[in-house]
Formats: sequence, structure tokens, C-alpha cells
Amino acid sequence: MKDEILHHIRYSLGKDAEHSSVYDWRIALSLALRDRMVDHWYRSTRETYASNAKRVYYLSLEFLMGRLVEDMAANLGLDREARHAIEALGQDYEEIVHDEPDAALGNGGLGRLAACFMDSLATLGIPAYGYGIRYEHGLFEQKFSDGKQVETAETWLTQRHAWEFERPEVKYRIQFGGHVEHHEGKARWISSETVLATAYDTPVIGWKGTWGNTLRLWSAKAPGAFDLESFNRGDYLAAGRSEALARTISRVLYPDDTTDAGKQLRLKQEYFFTAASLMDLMRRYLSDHDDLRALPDHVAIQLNDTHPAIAGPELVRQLVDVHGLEMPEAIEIVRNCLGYTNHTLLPEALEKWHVGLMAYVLPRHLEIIRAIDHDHRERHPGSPRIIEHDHVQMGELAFIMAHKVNGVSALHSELVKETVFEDLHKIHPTRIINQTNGITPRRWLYTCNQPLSDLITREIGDGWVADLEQLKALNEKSGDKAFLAEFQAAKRANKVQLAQWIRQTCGTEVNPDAMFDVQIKRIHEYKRQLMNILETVALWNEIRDNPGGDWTPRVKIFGGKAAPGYHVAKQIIHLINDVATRINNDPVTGDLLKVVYPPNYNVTMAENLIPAADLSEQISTAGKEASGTGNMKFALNGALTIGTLDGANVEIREHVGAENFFLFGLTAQEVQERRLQHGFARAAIEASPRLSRVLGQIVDGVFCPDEVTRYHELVGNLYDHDYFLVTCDFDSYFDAQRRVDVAYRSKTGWAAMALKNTANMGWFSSDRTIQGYARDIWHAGPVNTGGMEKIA
Ligand code: T68
Repeated sequence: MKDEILHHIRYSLGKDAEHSSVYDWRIALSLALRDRMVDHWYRSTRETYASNAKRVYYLSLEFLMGRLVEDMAANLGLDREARHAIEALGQDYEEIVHDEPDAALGNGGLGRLAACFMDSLATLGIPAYGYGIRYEHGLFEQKFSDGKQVETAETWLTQRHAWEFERPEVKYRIQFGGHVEHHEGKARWISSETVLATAYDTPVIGWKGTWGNTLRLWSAKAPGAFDLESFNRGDYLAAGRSEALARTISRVLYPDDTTDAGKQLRLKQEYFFTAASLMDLMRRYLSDHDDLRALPDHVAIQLNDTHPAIAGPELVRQLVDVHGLEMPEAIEIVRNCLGYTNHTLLPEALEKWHVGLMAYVLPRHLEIIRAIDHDHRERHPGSPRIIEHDHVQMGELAFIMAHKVNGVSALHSELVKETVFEDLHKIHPTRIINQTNGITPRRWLYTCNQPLSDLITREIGDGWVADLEQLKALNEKSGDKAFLAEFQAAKRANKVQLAQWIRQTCGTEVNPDAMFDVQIKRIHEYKRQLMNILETVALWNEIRDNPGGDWTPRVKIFGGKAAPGYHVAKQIIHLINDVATRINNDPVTGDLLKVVYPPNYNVTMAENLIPAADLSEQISTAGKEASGTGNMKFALNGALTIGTLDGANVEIREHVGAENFFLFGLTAQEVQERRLQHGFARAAIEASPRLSRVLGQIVDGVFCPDEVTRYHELVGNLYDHDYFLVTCDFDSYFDAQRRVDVAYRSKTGWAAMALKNTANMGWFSSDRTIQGYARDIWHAGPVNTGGMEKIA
């Protein structure tokens, strides 16, 4: 390793060791690791071709990969070797690891799920490609200015991205606009704009290096040569214009995790990467098959939400317009290839495109969508329409064009049947299935939590890393005082480290013996960070009323970004920061209560916070969080959950045991009923002296003396609307928190409960999730083990 790193310092970076920077060392280390991936990767490709195995294509507008050095090294079995080599070269391994920017090509759960899936597909040896966009700018960086969120552009690609291979020879012409001509039953799309899609490949190697797949990300380029004529005329701007225009398509990740309100560029991004991916997989298929009717036997395409839903009409277009198949047959072939995953029931997040925009950007596709709609309604009279109120409803389109539609937790999948797709579910009663989300144990335990990971491996060996259910063996240890002490010591080591990091980033002193209570996720009304901060104020009040009481010291930790245009979410951020300032400077509460909100939450920050958490906040309004995956990461790392019966919380509670989970709040059913009661929020506030007092303080400007009216609108909305029932669940949440306080006071009691969480979270490995997709949707499996037989 040492020699390989030095080789790259010299021949890839053109430096000598004495004059190399941290950046140079990081790139050299990454390149050395990448070299070690290549043989695994080629072998996998060869075996896939040789076996003619079915390939899985995972289409996702987002891949939230985070940093790669540690994970790549770990999967290659080189984590210790890499560290030793770097240290032998006189360098600081931690510093080098921390130098890598996150690949933040995603907003949150949906993008991170895609990244976990890539890891599991490779670990299971399933031949697969991830397809997405190589955004020049990932998710914006967040700073706080006087407590308010400020966004700046993310710039990961201003540095060399050492993991990828540029594939200049792989390029496709992606068309937009124009019109369609029809001659003798054949359609010809005369487009008005062309952009080139070029490929960048990152190898993804599974655990122990057994298999390697590809993450192929597309970058947009202008199709023509540089316009030298304009340049020579002195019109420098015109010379670069078409290049700049083309490049905007892959320039920036949309930062909204719910609605992108019909933006033309967004539709172009979606079509751009979907069309390029389908052209690529068709080229691969036709290179060794000639029967298009057999496509579904060899190709499974998974749509990560509706963002790539244009895949249906696009693949039909290729089969009909390019290869001459008949429309109904093409529709059937495409349906047998496609699966669609739904990630949300929030109405504002269901994609809809105005037919005018669709006709303008993708005229041929609009025709095909009408044909699909017609075909479906002929077969199923009374079926809901794909085009409704002049909008193409992408959920309906994806549903009709997929042979399986899945939700991401048991509760969510049932709600999908009862709500968004109620009518389509009646027509196709076996199409909707469930695949509860999972997380990769490689990143989310093995690499991010070394103290716990080492302890587990010492106790039960390292088989758990690729077979997480082996953690069950730890159940036997829940009465073993000595083991519990070690389990606690691992947690404490993580907390000491985090306390240090908090001092550096926030300037706040926190006591590692206090309970670390963490809520990290996008800021959204339905996730109810507002309820958490209101409860914080209520607790502050009670401590101040009785400072000598037997309180359980707490550190409330928040992390998360708000979409730049989401006004209420930004107000919530501001309020959390204002409350933090007041409480952290209160000598009365002192170490009993602290509030910290480190800016710029991302995958790397999650990897630091989760191993140090005692309490995991999963407090969404029941029925709103499709699954959650952070909830799984915390429980796996030995945090207890305080949560509602929402998303995968329900299944987590079943697995870890109700006695090891702090439940509160209304059920999804009760939420629906409560909303119908006139004045429910005002009534709830009036019935809760505790909540009334907190809201009164906020309105009086206790936390914003410089601008007393700052939160009047926010509080006013709670009284009059409170769509997410913060007021109704508040007392039940407060009471649950006091049960948490009591439980935390028994150190071994708490440790035993925490251990029960770790020991029983094995089922939430994304390996299990991927096996479910492979079995129920893709009918695909690993090549080297005889395919499906291996999958139970
Ligand atoms: C999340 N969705 C769900 N969406 O909210 C979460 N949306 O419950 C679930 O665990 C997770 O998906 C994985 O299934 C998202 O993260 C987005 O990020 C998103 C992005 C663009 C447009 C719409």
C-alpha cells in the first residue's frame, strides 16, 4: 500500500512526498484503493457477460454517497492496511479522511437509500448498475447568520474526484423540443435541441471485495464543436453559449425534497438521465441479444420515485419508433421490465407536469403517454386517467407502466393502497407490495462506530457485517453486567469525541454524561422539529421552577437543512437557534440543559452523531413519514427511540420490543379523525397549561427580545391550522420524555435496553431489503451462486 500510494504521489500527482499536501495524500490514497478495485470489478463484469445473468438497473435522480475513502477501504478489507501505510508515511490518517468532501448528490432519505442499495447489491453479488446525474454542485451548504439559514453553493467537483473513470467514448444524443411528424403509421420526432450525455463510472465494491458493480453518472455537454466562427468574430459570449446551455442540465441538484413546482429544467434533468440510461442498457442488451421480446428476462429497471417515470414512455418510444414494434406489445414489454418505488404520500410531493410544458419539451412522449392512457382505459374502463386537469400525473403513469409498485414500510405500503393509488389498486390488486427500507451495516455500524463494532466482533466474530441478523446472539448478553459496562464504555467514548467536536464547531461545552438527544433530518413541518423545540422550552421552564430537583441532564442536538424556499421550515431553524442562545447562557439550568445545532448537516455529520446518541427522535405526525432510515441507524447503534407509530418505527418497535421503545402520540387513523374536529388545535393548547405557557413566552419575545414579533406567524399558525398536530401530541410527547428521563437514570437498565436495540436490528440491513426486491420485483440474483436459489 505504501509503495502504491507513493507511486501515485509521483506519477499521478507529479509531486514528491516532501512537498505533498493533505489533498495530495488523499488523492494518492484514493487512487491506490481504486487500483485495488479494478480487478474485482472486471471479473464481475466478465462473469456477468459469461453467465448471461439478468441485470438490475437502479434509476435515481439522487445518490447521496457521502465520503468514500473509509468505506471503499473497509469493503476491500484494506481499512487497517490503509491506515498503517499512511501512518508509516508520516501522515495523519484522520486528517486525510476528513479532507474528502461529501459526494452530496441527494437531498435526504431517498438519495441515501440509493447509496445503501448500491452497497448491498455489490455485497450480494447481484449484477447491477446505478444510473444518475453527475451534478457539478451537490446539495447546498448551510451556514447560520444570526440564527438564520444561509445557503451557499456546494463545490465538490472543483477538486479532482479520484474514484471515477471518465468514459468519453460513451455518449448519447438526448433530444428536446420540436415536433412530431406522422407518415404511414410511423412517427418521426424532429427535435429542436440536442444535448450530449457522457458517462462517468465509479466502481462499487461489496463487502470483502467479492463483487463489483458500477455507478454510472451522466454529465451534459454541448453536441457541437466549439463555435470558432463566433469566437473569431470577437463574439466570445456567443461562442460559449451553447456549451453553457447544455451544461446547465447537470449543473445543480434541486434542493427541494418535496416539490419542484413544474420547473422546465427539472423535467429536462429527469428526461436527460433517464433517456441516456435506457439507451445505454439497450445498447448493452442488443450487443448480445436480438429478441426484444425477451428484454424482461434480462433487464430489471427500478424507478426510485417518479423522477425517472418518463422511462415508461421513453422505452416504448425506443421500441416503437426505433425498433419498429407495435405499441401495445411495446407497452407490455416495458411494463415487465419496470418497477416503481413510492416514497411519499404528501400531496405536494406527487409530481405533475403541465401538458403544455410536456408538449413543448417532449412532444413525442406526450403522444405516447396519451396512447398508454388510452390502452389502459380500454382494458380497464373507469380507470383513473394519467392526464387530469391538464397535468400528466407521474405517479399514475409510473403505476400503470410498472409490474410492481412498492412502498417503503409496512404502514406506508398499506396507506399507498388506501390513499394515493386507491382506485388503481382496485384494478390491479396484486401490484402494490411492500419492501421495508434498510441501511448498510458496512457504513452505518462497521465504519462509523469503531468502538461498538470492535466490541461486537470480539464477542461474536465479524460475520455480522454481511449477515446482520447474527447480532441476535447479543441478546444473551443483556444480563451480563461486565459486557453491559463495555457496551456503555463504547458509547461513552463516542460521546466524548462528539463533545469535543461540538466544542470546536458550536463553541458550546457539553457534558458527555448528559443524555445526548438527537434529531437529524430535513427540516419539515411533518417531521415536527417544532414540537421538539417546544418541549425543550417546557423542560427549561420546569427546571427553572425547581432548580434543585432531581433532573436528568440533557443535550438536545439538532441537525438539518431547510429547502431554500420553505419559509416555515426556515422560521423553525431560526427559533431553534434563538432558543439555544437563551438556554445555553442560562446559569440556572447550566449543565442540566443544552441545545446545539451544528450547521451543514450531511452524511459525514450523521456518521459522527449517530454513534454518540442516547435518544433518537422519530416524532413525525403518524401517516406522514413513509419509512425513515435514520431511525434504523440510531437503533442499530444502540440509541433508544422516542417515536410515533409512523413509517418503519412500527416495525422497529416490533423487532426491538415495545419495552425498549418510547411510544407516544396519535395513530395515523386518529390523526385523520382529529383533523375533522373543528378548532382541535386551540382546544389542545387551552387544555395544556404547559404548552400555553411555552407559546406565550415565544409570543412575548423571550427568545427574540430584539424582534418580539418574530414568531407570531409561526405560533398563530399553530392555533389556527396546525395541520401536523403538534398541539395534539405535545402533552403525550412531554410525558414520554419524562419516562425517558427516569429510564436514563438507571445506567445498567438503560444499557440493557440499548443493547436490545442493537441486537434486534439485524432485519433492517439493506441486504435484506435488496433480497426482497430481487425476489419479488426483479426476479434476479447473484450470478456466482446460481441466481435465485441463494435468495431465501
Ligand atoms: C424519503 N423521501 C421519505 N424524498 O421521506 C422517507 N423527494 O420517509 C424514506 O425513508 C426515504 O425517502 C427513503 O424511502 C425523500 O427523501 C426526497 O428526498 C425527494 C427529493 C426530491 C423530490 C422529492
